[in-house]
Amino acid sequence: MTPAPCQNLLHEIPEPGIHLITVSRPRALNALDTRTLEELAGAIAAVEQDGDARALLITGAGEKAFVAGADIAQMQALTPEAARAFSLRATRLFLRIEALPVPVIALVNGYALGGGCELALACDWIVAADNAVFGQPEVNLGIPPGFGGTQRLPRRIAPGKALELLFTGRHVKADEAVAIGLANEKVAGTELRARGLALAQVVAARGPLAVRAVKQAWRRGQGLPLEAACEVESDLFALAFATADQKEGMQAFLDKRAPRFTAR
Ligand code: DAK
Repeated sequence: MTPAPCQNLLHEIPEPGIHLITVSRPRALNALDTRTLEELAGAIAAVEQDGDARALLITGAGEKAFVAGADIAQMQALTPEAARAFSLRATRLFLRIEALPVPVIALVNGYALGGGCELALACDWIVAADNAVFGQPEVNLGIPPGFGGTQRLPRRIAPGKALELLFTGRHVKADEAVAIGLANEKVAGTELRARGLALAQVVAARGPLAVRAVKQAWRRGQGLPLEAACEVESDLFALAFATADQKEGMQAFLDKRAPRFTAR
């Protein structure tokens, strides 16, 4: 597939099965306005429809920002009704990102504030460049987070730490982000894209149906009692034994060779 051209977004497939979306609105530090959200929704739809997708990387253009938040200039004049519509639009989009069947990795270069931090939190894991700065500074603007921050941050890191960050709006640099479990790792900014591609390649080389099953098990099990969640896992485990990939993966192990998965 060939991604559609966009004004505020670059959607590439740098390697088979690996999607890379770059939010690119340099004059506003990649802040999310309505148009950018629409373009992001279009790119996510393309990933949803790509049965050969193996992983998605999301990053920001330039060195200064991943995404500096929702567009404050655009938000300023919103009525309560329009604010709710704006918030719901992004919230639904972020839920779709979270629900993508393949692993989604945020490559955070520079500022990931407000809606930018929330976009990263909608991804399965976060790789931080050494200049990454996370935060939910909405309280400085007189509003609470509106793109899922009050829900996802306390589910990703310790709730007390999340609430501290949500109440104070303070910035969190890369080292602290790793220390509190917000980011998985810190890499040099110059290495960020290469590191993201390397991680995506690792995931892409694993059994594609198994990787999707891991994500499905995690998502479907969330909120269920442990016993019911483990049953979800057992069902997906059982389904794997109806696939050619399971046969190939186990045969390859016994033959002491690399598996050749076919996603069947
Ligand atoms: N929106 C619009 N423009 C932004 C922006 C943003 N979020 N962030 C930066 N810019 C623009 C600046 O206005 C400036 O534009 P010019 O003056 O050059 O025209 C340009 O990008 C460069 O920014 P700075 O000059 O400020 O650069 P600095 O290096 O000095 O500072 C900074 C970088 C990232 C620390 C600073 O720009 C900053 O604090 N930006 C705002 C960060 C922020 O507060 N982000 C959270 C946004 S609020 C809801 C829906 C959604 C949300 C909440 C509720 N409902 C509808 C319920 C979500 C809210 C947010 O995300």
